[in-house]
Amino acid sequence: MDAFAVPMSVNDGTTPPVLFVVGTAGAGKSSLVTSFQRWARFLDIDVLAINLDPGAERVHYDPEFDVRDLISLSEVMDEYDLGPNGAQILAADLVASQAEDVFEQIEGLAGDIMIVDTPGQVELFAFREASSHLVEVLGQGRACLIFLFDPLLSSTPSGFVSQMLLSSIVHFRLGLPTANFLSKSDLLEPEILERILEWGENLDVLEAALFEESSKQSHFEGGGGQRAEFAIGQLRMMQHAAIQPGLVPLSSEMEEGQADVLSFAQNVFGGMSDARDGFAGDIEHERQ
Ligand SMILES: Nc1nc2c(ncn2[C@@H]2O[C@H](COP(=O)(O)OP(=O)(O)OP(=O)(O)O)[C@@H](O)[C@H]2O)c(=O)[nH]1
Ligand SMILES: [Mg+2]
Repeated sequence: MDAFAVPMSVNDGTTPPVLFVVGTAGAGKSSLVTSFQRWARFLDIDVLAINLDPGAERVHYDPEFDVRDLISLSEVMDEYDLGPNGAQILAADLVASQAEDVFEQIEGLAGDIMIVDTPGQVELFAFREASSHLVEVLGQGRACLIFLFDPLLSSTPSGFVSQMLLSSIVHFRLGLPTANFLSKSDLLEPEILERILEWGENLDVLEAALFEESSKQSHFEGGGGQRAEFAIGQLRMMQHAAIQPGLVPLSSEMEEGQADVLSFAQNVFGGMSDARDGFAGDIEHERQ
């Protein structure tokens, strides 16, 4: 347990480093916040959980701040005569416009790391005009993104590539260090999991799979080859610019990958330098 005595050396008494958890609807964001907080508690790491999703029905973690205390989706619907989708969009803007108030409430909270649950649809967090401001105010220059890949969408080459591109767009949009995690990996058969992880590591293998898939899609002109070429071209450029950071399996259900989430944060913000290698293994050892 010694290795965890000073979990985040960057904690200098101001706001701790912030992990924003993002991903498509239902990707497992709220579950990661819950499992990360539970896992960290076991290691004596103080994780401050923040809920920024006004549409969350219920959360299973202990939030230090819950945006639902500030904004109620049903009240937004009533007040502005909006349906659920319009209300989500307006609520996201309202949250962002109150970034300073939110920060005031979390400023000075003592903890090692902060993890933020974001709204269901990633675009509500990443693509609203005001959200960069929110990230800036809450992140205080010490923030990063945990991007969750949906496991079923990741099972096909085109679905996988789409999420790679989406992750890189969110990374580009918010300008924060980003790590990709394959969420709910316990739901995938071992050989499928292995194949997806290989796509994350080896663009040539992914390219071959994408071309094979495309060649079967006769409804695309030219069998979809052009489309595959375009996507691979994008990924190669990303790789070239070193903004395709690979993919790490994660399961909130089986409590796997949480150590990698922490390692990523420590790599970005300082703390234990050797981070990933053998780190999860150490923890497994500690748990025996
Ligand atoms: N098997 C399995 N199921 C999971 C895991 N993580 C989440 N789930 C399930 O996936 C569903 C969605 O999980 P959430 O954590 O609510 O996902 P979310 O991204 O917060 O969803 P929204 O906020 O509604 O977009 C729930 O039924 C979870 O129980 C996991 O690691 N393994
Ligand atoms: Mg959620």
